[in-house]
Amino acid sequence: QSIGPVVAEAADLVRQLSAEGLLSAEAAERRVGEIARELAATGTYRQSEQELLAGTRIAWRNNPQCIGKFYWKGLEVRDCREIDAGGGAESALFEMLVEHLRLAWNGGKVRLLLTAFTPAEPGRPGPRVWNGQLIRYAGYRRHDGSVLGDPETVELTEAVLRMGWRGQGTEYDVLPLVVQWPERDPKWFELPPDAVPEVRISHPEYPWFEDLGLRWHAFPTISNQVLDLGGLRYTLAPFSAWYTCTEIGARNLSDTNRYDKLPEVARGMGLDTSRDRTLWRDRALLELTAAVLHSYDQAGVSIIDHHFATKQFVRHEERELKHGRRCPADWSAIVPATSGSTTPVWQRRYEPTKALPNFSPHQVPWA
Ligand code: NRG
Repeated sequence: QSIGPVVAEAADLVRQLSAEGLLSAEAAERRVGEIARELAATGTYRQSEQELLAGTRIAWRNNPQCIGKFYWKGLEVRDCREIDAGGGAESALFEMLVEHLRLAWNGGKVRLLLTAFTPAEPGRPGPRVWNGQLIRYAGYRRHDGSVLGDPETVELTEAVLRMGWRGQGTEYDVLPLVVQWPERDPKWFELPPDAVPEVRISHPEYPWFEDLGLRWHAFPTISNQVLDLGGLRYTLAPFSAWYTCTEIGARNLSDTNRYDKLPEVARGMGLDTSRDRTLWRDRALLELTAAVLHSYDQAGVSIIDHHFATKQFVRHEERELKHGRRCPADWSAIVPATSGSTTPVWQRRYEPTKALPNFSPHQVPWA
């Protein structure tokens, strides 16, 4: 495999950091030469702390899917590149992932945090986890085709069951982490309960709401995205931030192919569910989203509402424009799942340009 493209991408990254004022033009050219020599000698190169940190922040800024990019400069990067494939490498990775969850949780004041593990060497796969997020609930397919738990994770759940894991059989069983070092068998590890903060959902006005038994994990930790940075592929680079309330209320708990809870909420509200035209889904969706926001607030867990999130996004766009940069965005990912037309992003138009560095989805490991 030729190192040419890696040298070119590394040079692009270093020159971009220089263009953004992080190092002088001379220092950038010196560094490009150094990287080219290291690549020629070893087939890979080690990024400096600054390349990793500033580059990862730019990758976030470049990602078209994220509404929270206003905060891109606040991202912290934890450097776990030293963990190597020696004996016990899987448990070493697992321990660092658990620590990531504890650090990101931060007692409820959720941190913007990414942990970077050893990147793939050019031509050789890197470490990864099979889970789409570090904390996610199992989905058990029943004989009649229905699912207990989260339908999103049915395939992963079946894979871990084949590996010998057994869950409690509830709607909210936290899946184990499946850690895989390249060219080795995957290993699963059960997360310690104190690393899995959750919020029980109640409603500010409906006392019956908490009897529905709804809950969600406190924050997301995305683990199925590759960080493409300066010609290196960080195949394990999980990141956390806070939720927008609509992700939980207007998607995870309400989508008909996820937890599908709107019929239960509507019944509690005494709505007529016999016809779509009564707008029972819309009314239930709104109260469920309000309940999510209320519950996270009550529990002291960071969460953002979609009005504030979209306003911040527009401020981010304007700030980017001042720096002479466009703001790559995917309209359908930026407009919230409910009340889209009440937010300022509705009227705007976006280009989902894919610039490097960036994040891109992993292939599913069991396919
Ligand atoms: N909708 C998914 C999470 C996607 C990313 N959302 C974030 N990212 N908020 C869900 O679990 O509902 N983040 O890094 O905070």
